[in-house]
Amino acid sequence: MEKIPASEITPEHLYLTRRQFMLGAGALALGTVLSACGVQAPAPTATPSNAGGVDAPQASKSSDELGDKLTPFDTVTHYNNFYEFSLDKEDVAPLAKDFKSSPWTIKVGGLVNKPQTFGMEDLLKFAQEERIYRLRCVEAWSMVIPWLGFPLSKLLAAVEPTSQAKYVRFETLLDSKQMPGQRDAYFKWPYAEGLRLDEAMHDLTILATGLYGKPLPPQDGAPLRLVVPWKYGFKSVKSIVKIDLVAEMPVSFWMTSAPSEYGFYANVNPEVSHPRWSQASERRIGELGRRKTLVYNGYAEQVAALYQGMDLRKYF
Ligand SMILES: Nc1nc2c(c(=O)[nH]1)N[C@H]1C(S)=C(S)[C@@H](COP(=O)(O)O)O[C@H]1N2
Ligand SMILES: [Mo]
Repeated sequence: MEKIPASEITPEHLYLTRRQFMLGAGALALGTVLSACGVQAPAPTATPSNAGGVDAPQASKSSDELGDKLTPFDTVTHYNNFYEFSLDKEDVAPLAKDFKSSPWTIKVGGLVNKPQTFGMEDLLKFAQEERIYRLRCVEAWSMVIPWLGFPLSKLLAAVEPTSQAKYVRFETLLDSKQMPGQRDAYFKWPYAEGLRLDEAMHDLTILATGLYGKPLPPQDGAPLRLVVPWKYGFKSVKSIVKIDLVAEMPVSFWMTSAPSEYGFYANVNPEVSHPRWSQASERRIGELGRRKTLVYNGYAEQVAALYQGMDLRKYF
């Protein structure tokens, strides 16, 4: 079985000193770091015909607009970043198995004329579309995923942002009973993320309710998560309960955890390295070798205009 080199599975969390281990993250994180070196890759599927295995639901297409093959369902649902459950990508699915994502409400407010609390059934009334997007993790691995969802702009239009609203802030559920990772006081919970309002209104930005034609499994952010395909995966906040329109740039979970490593914009950029590793290439999970990372994850034509005139080394 193929192994992912340790360099590609560097934990996304900040590099912890021994002292910090003792103080905060504790034995859990230590175990994760050690085991990361010997961790097995998710089983790569040998041929496209058995992609995803017998039980995997079928998406309508087998590749994205660049001809890149879909990542098998089994991989998308068993190799996850979701720190609320575990820092180990292969432990997330089993730990999230019984997560209760129904009933669920999403409170949308802040600088809006019509604050509202939506049930999932309300959000499923927005026409659900399938979109095949590449997901590029800051750890330099990537997948191609057929998402089901709707443009975030539709939800924002429904609440009518006021002219003072400049950013959108998203928050994940806070429930340490269900999410054991939240008992780790090293991180500042709940997980939060943000977008500039024009990024949030962009047609490529979606709220995903499913993948491979099925509702989102818990490990992928049930029942509702953000997907912003030209940004590093950590922007795509999972299991959202709160969305606020705000005037000031929100501070994200990763900006709080390691400000010198993770910025607000987080646009995929092969030319701006993470302080601890290059972002010039990536490994598509399930493939041998590496591929060059594309600026804005290959979506430059659609989104580059949003950042015209900005110094992307400064606004990383
Ligand atoms: N609430 C929450 N959302 C999160 C994360 C997390 O730890 N907690 N991890 C992020 C990171 S780093 C990535 S790469 C993607 C991974 O999504 P996936 O597991 O569905 O592939 O989710 C993002 N959303
Ligand atoms: Mo990530």
